[in-house]
Amino acid sequence: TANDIDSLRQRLIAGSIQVQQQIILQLADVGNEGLDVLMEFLLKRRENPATWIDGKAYQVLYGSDAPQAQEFLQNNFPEGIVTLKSSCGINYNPLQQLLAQQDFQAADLLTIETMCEIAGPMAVKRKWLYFTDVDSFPSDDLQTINQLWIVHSEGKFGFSVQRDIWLSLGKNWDNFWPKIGWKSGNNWTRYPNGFTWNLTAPRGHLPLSNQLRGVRVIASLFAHPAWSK
Ligand code: UYC
Repeated sequence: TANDIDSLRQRLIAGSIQVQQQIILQLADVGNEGLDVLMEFLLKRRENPATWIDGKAYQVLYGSDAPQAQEFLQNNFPEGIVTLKSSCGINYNPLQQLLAQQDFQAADLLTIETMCEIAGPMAVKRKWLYFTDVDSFPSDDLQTINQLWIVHSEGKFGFSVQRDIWLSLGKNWDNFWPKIGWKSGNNWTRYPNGFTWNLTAPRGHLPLSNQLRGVRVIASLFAHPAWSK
Protein backbone atom coordinates (compact mmCIF):
# COMPACT_ATOMS: atom_id res chain seq x y z
CA THR A 1 0.00 0.00 0.00
CA ALA A 2 0.95 3.68 -0.25
CA ASN A 3 1.54 3.66 3.49
CA ASP A 4 4.02 0.78 3.30
CA ILE A 5 5.89 2.47 0.49
CA ASP A 6 6.08 5.67 2.46
CA SER A 7 7.45 3.84 5.47
CA LEU A 8 10.12 2.22 3.26
CA ARG A 9 10.95 5.66 1.83
CA GLN A 10 11.44 7.11 5.32
CA ARG A 11 13.64 4.25 6.46
CA LEU A 12 15.68 4.39 3.26
CA ILE A 13 16.52 8.03 3.99
CA ALA A 14 17.10 7.72 7.74
CA GLY A 15 18.33 4.17 8.28
CA SER A 16 21.79 2.79 8.93
CA ILE A 17 23.69 1.41 5.96
CA GLN A 18 22.52 -2.12 6.81
CA VAL A 19 18.90 -0.96 6.96
CA GLN A 20 19.29 0.95 3.69
CA GLN A 21 20.64 -2.15 1.99
CA GLN A 22 17.63 -4.19 3.21
CA ILE A 23 15.15 -1.53 2.11
CA ILE A 24 16.67 -1.30 -1.36
CA LEU A 25 16.18 -5.05 -1.79
CA GLN A 26 12.57 -4.75 -0.62
CA LEU A 27 11.89 -1.82 -2.93
CA ALA A 28 13.25 -3.87 -5.82
CA ASP A 29 10.40 -6.34 -5.23
CA VAL A 30 7.38 -4.03 -5.10
CA GLY A 31 7.06 -2.90 -8.70
CA ASN A 32 6.94 0.61 -10.10
CA GLU A 33 6.33 2.42 -6.81
CA GLY A 34 9.47 0.86 -5.41
CA LEU A 35 11.47 1.94 -8.45
CA ASP A 36 10.10 5.49 -8.06
CA VAL A 37 11.45 5.65 -4.51
CA LEU A 38 14.87 4.46 -5.68
CA MET A 39 14.94 7.10 -8.43
CA GLU A 40 14.03 9.85 -5.98
CA PHE A 41 16.72 8.56 -3.60
CA LEU A 42 19.45 8.67 -6.27
CA LEU A 43 18.46 12.15 -7.43
CA LYS A 44 18.47 13.51 -3.90
CA ARG A 45 21.96 12.15 -3.24
CA ARG A 46 23.56 13.07 -6.54
CA GLU A 47 25.39 16.17 -5.19
CA ASN A 48 27.48 13.89 -2.95
CA PRO A 49 30.09 11.38 -4.07
CA ALA A 50 28.44 8.01 -4.71
CA THR A 51 28.72 5.34 -2.02
CA TRP A 52 28.04 1.62 -2.39
CA ILE A 53 24.49 2.25 -1.15
CA ASP A 54 23.94 4.48 -4.18
CA GLY A 55 25.53 1.66 -6.17
CA LYS A 56 22.91 -0.81 -4.88
CA ALA A 57 20.02 1.50 -5.75
CA TYR A 58 21.52 2.19 -9.17
CA GLN A 59 22.04 -1.53 -9.87
CA VAL A 60 18.38 -2.32 -9.14
CA LEU A 61 17.30 0.28 -11.69
CA TYR A 62 20.02 -0.78 -14.14
CA GLY A 63 18.87 -4.40 -13.96
CA SER A 64 15.15 -3.58 -14.15
CA ASP A 65 13.28 -4.04 -17.40
CA ALA A 66 10.81 -1.28 -16.52
CA PRO A 67 10.96 1.35 -19.31
CA GLN A 68 10.62 4.17 -16.77
CA ALA A 69 13.76 3.00 -14.97
CA GLN A 70 15.74 2.78 -18.20
CA GLU A 71 14.51 6.20 -19.29
CA PHE A 72 15.39 7.68 -15.90
CA LEU A 73 18.95 6.34 -16.05
CA GLN A 74 19.38 7.45 -19.64
CA ASN A 75 18.27 10.99 -18.73
CA ASN A 76 19.98 11.40 -15.37
CA PHE A 77 22.89 8.98 -15.11
CA PRO A 78 23.89 8.05 -18.68
CA GLU A 79 27.43 7.28 -17.48
CA GLY A 80 26.47 5.76 -14.13
CA ILE A 81 26.84 7.34 -10.68
CA VAL A 82 30.65 7.59 -10.44
CA THR A 83 32.25 10.60 -12.14
CA LEU A 84 34.35 9.04 -14.90
CA LYS A 85 37.31 11.42 -14.78
CA SER A 86 40.38 10.52 -16.83
CA SER A 87 43.56 12.46 -17.50
CA CYS A 88 44.42 10.36 -20.52
CA GLY A 89 41.20 10.25 -22.49
CA ILE A 90 40.00 6.82 -21.40
CA ASN A 91 36.28 6.10 -21.52
CA TYR A 92 35.38 4.24 -18.34
CA ASN A 93 31.78 3.61 -19.32
CA PRO A 94 32.39 -0.01 -20.43
CA LEU A 95 33.97 -0.77 -17.03
CA GLN A 96 31.12 0.93 -15.19
CA GLN A 97 28.60 -1.18 -17.16
CA LEU A 98 30.32 -4.50 -16.39
CA LEU A 99 30.46 -3.59 -12.71
CA ALA A 100 26.83 -2.41 -12.68
CA GLN A 101 25.97 -5.87 -14.08
CA GLN A 102 28.13 -7.44 -11.35
CA ASP A 103 30.16 -9.23 -14.01
CA PHE A 104 33.26 -9.11 -11.83
CA GLN A 105 35.33 -11.47 -13.96
CA ALA A 106 34.92 -9.46 -17.16
CA ALA A 107 35.40 -6.24 -15.17
CA ASP A 108 38.64 -7.60 -13.74
CA LEU A 109 39.98 -8.41 -17.21
CA LEU A 110 38.96 -5.00 -18.51
CA THR A 111 40.67 -3.36 -15.52
CA ILE A 112 43.97 -5.08 -16.38
CA GLU A 113 43.59 -4.20 -20.08
CA THR A 114 42.74 -0.59 -19.27
CA MET A 115 45.75 -0.21 -17.01
CA CYS A 116 47.94 -1.48 -19.86
CA GLU A 117 46.26 1.08 -22.11
CA ILE A 118 47.11 3.85 -19.63
CA ALA A 119 50.71 2.65 -19.61
CA GLY A 120 50.90 2.86 -23.40
CA PRO A 121 51.23 0.74 -26.58
CA MET A 122 54.22 -1.27 -25.32
CA ALA A 123 52.28 -2.44 -22.26
CA VAL A 124 49.19 -3.18 -24.38
CA LYS A 125 51.31 -5.44 -26.57
CA ARG A 126 53.09 -7.09 -23.63
CA LYS A 127 49.79 -7.44 -21.67
CA TRP A 128 51.38 -6.70 -18.32
CA LEU A 129 52.78 -3.73 -16.45
CA TYR A 130 56.15 -2.65 -15.19
CA PHE A 131 56.12 -1.09 -11.73
CA THR A 132 57.51 2.07 -13.31
CA ASP A 133 54.38 2.24 -15.49
CA VAL A 134 52.26 2.35 -12.35
CA ASP A 135 54.36 5.09 -10.72
CA SER A 136 53.42 7.47 -13.51
CA PHE A 137 49.68 6.64 -13.68
CA PRO A 138 47.45 9.71 -13.30
CA SER A 139 45.66 9.82 -9.94
CA ASP A 140 42.39 10.70 -11.67
CA ASP A 141 42.33 7.43 -13.55
CA LEU A 142 43.30 5.25 -10.60
CA GLN A 143 40.67 6.96 -8.48
CA THR A 144 37.99 6.43 -11.13
CA ILE A 145 38.79 2.73 -11.47
CA ASN A 146 38.91 2.37 -7.69
CA GLN A 147 35.62 4.20 -7.08
CA LEU A 148 33.86 2.11 -9.72
CA TRP A 149 34.97 -1.09 -7.98
CA ILE A 150 34.04 0.15 -4.50
CA VAL A 151 30.64 1.58 -5.40
CA HIS A 152 29.57 -1.58 -7.25
CA SER A 153 30.86 -4.11 -4.70
CA GLU A 154 29.29 -3.05 -1.38
CA GLY A 155 32.66 -1.48 -0.61
CA LYS A 156 34.42 -4.86 -0.73
CA PHE A 157 36.61 -4.59 -3.81
CA GLY A 158 39.10 -1.98 -5.04
CA PHE A 159 42.78 -1.10 -4.78
CA SER A 160 42.32 1.21 -1.80
CA VAL A 161 40.43 -1.55 0.05
CA GLN A 162 43.35 -3.91 -0.60
CA ARG A 163 45.81 -1.22 0.45
CA ASP A 164 43.97 -0.59 3.73
CA ILE A 165 44.12 -4.32 4.53
CA TRP A 166 47.83 -4.46 3.65
CA LEU A 167 48.54 -1.43 5.87
CA SER A 168 46.54 -2.99 8.71
CA LEU A 169 48.80 -6.04 8.42
CA GLY A 170 51.94 -3.91 8.79
CA LYS A 171 52.65 -4.26 5.02
CA ASN A 172 53.31 -7.97 5.48
CA TRP A 173 52.78 -9.68 2.10
CA ASP A 174 52.79 -13.23 3.55
CA ASN A 175 49.83 -12.36 5.74
CA PHE A 176 48.15 -10.29 3.03
CA TRP A 177 47.78 -13.01 0.35
CA PRO A 178 45.72 -15.47 2.43
CA LYS A 179 43.71 -12.60 3.92
CA ILE A 180 42.39 -11.62 0.46
CA GLY A 181 42.11 -15.22 -0.78
CA TRP A 182 45.06 -15.16 -3.17
CA LYS A 183 46.98 -17.91 -1.40
CA SER A 184 46.08 -20.82 0.82
CA GLY A 185 48.91 -22.45 2.74
CA ASN A 186 51.69 -22.79 0.18
CA ASN A 187 49.37 -22.66 -2.80
CA TRP A 188 48.70 -19.63 -4.94
CA THR A 189 45.08 -19.37 -6.05
CA ARG A 190 44.80 -20.49 -9.68
CA TYR A 191 43.68 -18.03 -12.33
CA PRO A 192 40.84 -17.83 -13.28
CA ASN A 193 38.80 -20.61 -11.68
CA GLY A 194 40.31 -20.56 -8.21
CA PHE A 195 39.11 -17.01 -7.65
CA THR A 196 35.65 -16.04 -6.39
CA TRP A 197 33.93 -13.82 -8.93
CA ASN A 198 31.11 -12.57 -6.69
CA LEU A 199 30.45 -10.77 -3.41
CA THR A 200 30.93 -13.90 -1.30
CA ALA A 201 34.68 -13.37 -1.86
CA PRO A 202 36.84 -12.07 0.99
CA ARG A 203 37.20 -8.30 1.30
CA GLY A 204 39.93 -7.08 -1.05
CA HIS A 205 39.79 -10.18 -3.29
CA LEU A 206 39.43 -8.10 -6.48
CA PRO A 207 40.76 -6.61 -8.70
CA LEU A 208 43.54 -9.12 -9.29
CA SER A 209 47.13 -8.40 -10.01
CA ASN A 210 49.25 -11.27 -11.17
CA GLN A 211 52.22 -12.00 -8.86
CA LEU A 212 54.08 -14.09 -11.45
CA ARG A 213 56.70 -11.33 -11.84
CA GLY A 214 56.84 -10.34 -8.19
CA VAL A 215 55.19 -7.81 -5.88
CA ARG A 216 56.68 -4.64 -7.30
CA VAL A 217 53.67 -3.68 -9.42
CA ILE A 218 51.15 -4.03 -6.61
CA ALA A 219 53.61 -2.35 -4.22
CA SER A 220 53.81 0.62 -6.59
CA LEU A 221 50.04 0.68 -6.79
CA PHE A 222 49.74 0.83 -3.00
CA ALA A 223 52.44 3.54 -2.79
CA HIS A 224 50.71 5.72 -5.40
CA PRO A 225 49.81 9.30 -4.34
CA ALA A 226 46.24 8.68 -5.57
CA TRP A 227 45.37 7.15 -2.16
CA SER A 228 46.91 9.80 0.04
CA LYS A 229 44.22 12.43 -0.48
N1 UYC B 1 47.33 -15.39 -10.37
O1 UYC B 1 48.19 -16.95 -8.90
N2 UYC B 1 49.31 -16.57 -13.69
C1 UYC B 1 47.18 -14.57 -14.47
C2 UYC B 1 46.79 -14.16 -10.23
C3 UYC B 1 50.89 -15.96 -9.67
C4 UYC B 1 50.28 -17.46 -13.73
C5 UYC B 1 46.30 -13.51 -14.84
C6 UYC B 1 46.76 -13.81 -8.84
C7 UYC B 1 51.60 -17.12 -9.03
C8 UYC B 1 50.54 -17.83 -15.09
C9 UYC B 1 45.89 -12.94 -13.67
C10 UYC B 1 47.32 -14.87 -8.20
C11 UYC B 1 51.68 -18.03 -10.19
C12 UYC B 1 49.65 -17.08 -15.87
C13 UYC B 1 46.48 -13.65 -12.61
C14 UYC B 1 47.67 -15.85 -9.16
C15 UYC B 1 51.07 -17.41 -11.33
C16 UYC B 1 48.89 -16.29 -14.97
C17 UYC B 1 45.92 -13.13 -16.26
C18 UYC B 1 47.52 -15.02 -6.72
C19 UYC B 1 52.25 -19.33 -10.19
C20 UYC B 1 49.51 -17.09 -17.38
C21 UYC B 1 46.49 -11.80 -16.63
C22 UYC B 1 48.67 -14.20 -6.28
C23 UYC B 1 52.75 -20.00 -8.97
C24 UYC B 1 49.96 -15.77 -17.98
C25 UYC B 1 47.99 -11.84 -16.68
C26 UYC B 1 51.43 -15.61 -18.07
C27 UYC B 1 47.90 -15.39 -15.37
C28 UYC B 1 46.30 -13.35 -11.25
C29 UYC B 1 50.98 -18.00 -12.60
C30 UYC B 1 44.95 -11.77 -13.49
C31 UYC B 1 46.21 -12.54 -8.24
C32 UYC B 1 52.92 -16.65 -8.50
C33 UYC B 1 51.56 -18.84 -15.56
N3 UYC B 1 47.27 -14.65 -13.12
N4 UYC B 1 50.63 -16.18 -10.96
O2 UYC B 1 48.60 -11.09 -15.89
O3 UYC B 1 51.91 -14.46 -17.90
O4 UYC B 1 48.54 -12.63 -17.46
O5 UYC B 1 52.13 -16.61 -18.34
O6 UYC B 1 50.63 -14.94 -9.07
